[in-house]
Amino acid sequence: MKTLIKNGIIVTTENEYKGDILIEGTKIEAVGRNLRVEADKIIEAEGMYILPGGVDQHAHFSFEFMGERTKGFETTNAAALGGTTTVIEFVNQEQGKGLVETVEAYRKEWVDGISMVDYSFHPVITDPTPETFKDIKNLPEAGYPTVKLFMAYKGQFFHSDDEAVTNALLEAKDAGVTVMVHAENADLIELMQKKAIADGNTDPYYHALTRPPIVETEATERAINLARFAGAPIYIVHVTTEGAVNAIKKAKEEGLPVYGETCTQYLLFDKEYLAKEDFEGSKYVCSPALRDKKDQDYLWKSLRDGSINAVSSDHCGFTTEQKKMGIDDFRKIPNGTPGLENRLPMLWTHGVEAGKITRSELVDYYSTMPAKNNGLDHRKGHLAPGYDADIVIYNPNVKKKVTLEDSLNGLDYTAYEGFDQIGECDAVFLRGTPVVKDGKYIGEKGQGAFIKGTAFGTAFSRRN
Ligand code: DUC
Ligand code: ZN
Ligand code: ZN
Ligand code: ZN
Repeated sequence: MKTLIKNGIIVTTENEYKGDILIEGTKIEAVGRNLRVEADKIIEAEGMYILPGGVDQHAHFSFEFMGERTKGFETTNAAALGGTTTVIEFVNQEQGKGLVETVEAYRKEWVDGISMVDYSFHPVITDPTPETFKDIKNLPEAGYPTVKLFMAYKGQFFHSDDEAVTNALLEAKDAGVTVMVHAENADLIELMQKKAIADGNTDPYYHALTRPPIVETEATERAINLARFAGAPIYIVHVTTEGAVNAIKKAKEEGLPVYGETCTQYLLFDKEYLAKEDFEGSKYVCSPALRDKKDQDYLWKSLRDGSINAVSSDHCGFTTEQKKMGIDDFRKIPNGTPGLENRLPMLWTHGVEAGKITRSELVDYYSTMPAKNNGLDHRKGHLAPGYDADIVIYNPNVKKKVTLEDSLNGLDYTAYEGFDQIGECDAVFLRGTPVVKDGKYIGEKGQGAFIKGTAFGTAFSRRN
């Protein structure tokens, strides 16, 4: 079965041009201007933009956190509707079990046969034993070429100290495994949280006040120094502060293989959202915390100068009811904000249409770089012959507001409610199969497939 998408504006990381794409089965067979080919089906895409399917390297589905579990892979149709065809999930190691073993068990229970988009995984170290560190070298063969550690969350089972981070870095570098860290100073946070509670300050706003920028900046600088000590590449997830961006920039200038992502919510929301009435602020409790307008501006700029290499969603779907766990104590609000389905349209509207990034930069940050970072770029992130036919036909003419009614996130709210949206995914193909048509999800549960990542992702590129 051959499908020809005709006359769309094809956007790559380099340029854009009017052209055609021929899909044969699950792959892209040809891309070019005025393709003279036979096809079983022709889709006219005049006036539409053609983008590679999004790769979201940072999402949490069926994720157990602070005693609560987020909405699971049965809600990944929201990803498809928002133009993301591959998601990468974090899986907390089970105590006493291996990294590969934990991920395989998680896959069977929560993902295989359920996910509506393609998927891969980042194992999270929670049990810092010599066996666990030795297991890192087994990750690439199993298709998981990254490993994550949480420097934040003191007292939680998934918290890691500097010794664990350093051991992971030392083990990972020869195996081509990218170490990712959530960089916040756990002790400083605890100190400030205790003080806030002792003073009777229990509202969601105190989540942000007890996790000020210095907490992230310090831990980012420290993580980079641990990587320097270990002689290993490092990837910092959800970078939100000027200081953390500058630490990455400075490391890059020194020639160190240091990389980082930011997330949609840090580009669009500020910490005043946490002050919303009737506990609405709890929906914006995520970590790191939301910052100020000036930090948002700095993050947009850092996308322009290349100091940040990807924009993820850190999608984390807790319901209003689950958020209420922390009604009397902000420390008990499960951390996380949903937004996977909004990533592309919000970057388009508030990035491209606002003149803050180009369409080519958008493609790079939402698809091409995340694919490379995670060793998926042999199949994902490019509109080129031989690649998976994960394709978005974006209609730039739609103007609307984000509403819960249009959302597939499975929750009782959307964090982006009322935001202006320009354009929408008119059609999305997952490995050649249409999963969105005329702006509506038409796919099926279980259509997603596991994609094996390969070792030596982007973070290793400056190594030799
Ligand atoms: N931060 C969040 O907001 N949610 C999940 C985990 C994390 O680190
Ligand atoms: Zn995190
Ligand atoms: Zn996260
Ligand atoms: Zn249509």
